[in-house]
Amino acid sequence: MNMAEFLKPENWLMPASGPRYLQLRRRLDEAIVTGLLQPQTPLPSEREIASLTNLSRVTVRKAIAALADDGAVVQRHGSGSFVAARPPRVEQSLTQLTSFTEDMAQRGMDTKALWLERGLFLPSPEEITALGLAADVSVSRLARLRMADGRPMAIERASLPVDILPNPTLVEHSLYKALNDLGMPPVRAIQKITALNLDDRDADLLDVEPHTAGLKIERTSYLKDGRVVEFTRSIYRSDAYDFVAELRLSNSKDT
Ligand code: 16G
Repeated sequence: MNMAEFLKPENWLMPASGPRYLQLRRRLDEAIVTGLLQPQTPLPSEREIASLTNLSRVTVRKAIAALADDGAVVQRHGSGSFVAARPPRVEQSLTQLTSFTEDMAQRGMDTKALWLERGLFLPSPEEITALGLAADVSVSRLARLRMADGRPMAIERASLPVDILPNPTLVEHSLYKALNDLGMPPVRAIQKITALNLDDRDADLLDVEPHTAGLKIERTSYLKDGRVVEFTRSIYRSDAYDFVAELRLSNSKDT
C-alpha cells in the first residue's frame, strides 16, 4: 500500500474515535511502526497530507507536532518533517500506579493483547509466597503479550488470589478495570526492575533478536486493607521503554 491509499480518510477516520488530530497522529504512527514510512525518510508535506485526508492544515500540523513531541518525527526548519532514526521510546513514570491500558491511552495509543494463558491453576511456590496463599488453593493467572499501536511492548504474567479474582476469563481488556469493577482496585505497589537477556520464546513474542537485553519487572500490588491483590512478572522491550522516577531531597520543605 502506498501513503496516498493509506491516508484515505475512509480507511481510518471515524467520527466517534476522538479528536481528528489524534486519529491522524495514530495513523501516521502506524505507518512508521509498520515500516510504510521508513526511518529518516521525509513525511509527505503538510499540504499533501491535508489534501489526502481532507483535514485542515492546522489539524495536520497538530498531529505532526504531537509525533515530534513523542520523538517519532523530527521537524527540520525549512526542509519539513522526517521519520526519526529509531522507533520512539515510551517513558513510564515509576511513581504513579497506572495500568498498561491507561499508560498507552494517555499517549493516544491503541492497546491489544494476545492471550498466552488465562485460567485457574495450582499455585507455584513463588506464587504461594508472593500472594500469601495456602498450597491447595487455586490461583488466577493471566499471561498476555501487550501491544501498543500494533507493536509488541511487553509480556505480562499476572497472578491473583482466587478470592479476589474468581473468574480470570472475565478480564477481557484491562485487569485494573476488572479489579475496579469488582471493588478491589490496587492502591499501592512495589516494583522491582532487573535486566535480563531474552530467551528465544520471549524474544520471538516481542519481535526482537534472541538474547537481546530486556527489562524484567516484578510488581506486587496491595488493596487498601493491605492484602496482596496481584503479583505480576513482566518483561518489557528495553528499546521501547524508559522508566522514569522523580526524586526529591528527603528534607525538602515543599514536598
Ligand atoms: C501494568 C503493570 C501490571 C498490571 C497491568 C494492568 C507494570 C510494570 N506492570 O502493565 O502489573 O497488571 O499494568 O494493565 O507497569 P491492564 O489494566 O491494562 O490490564
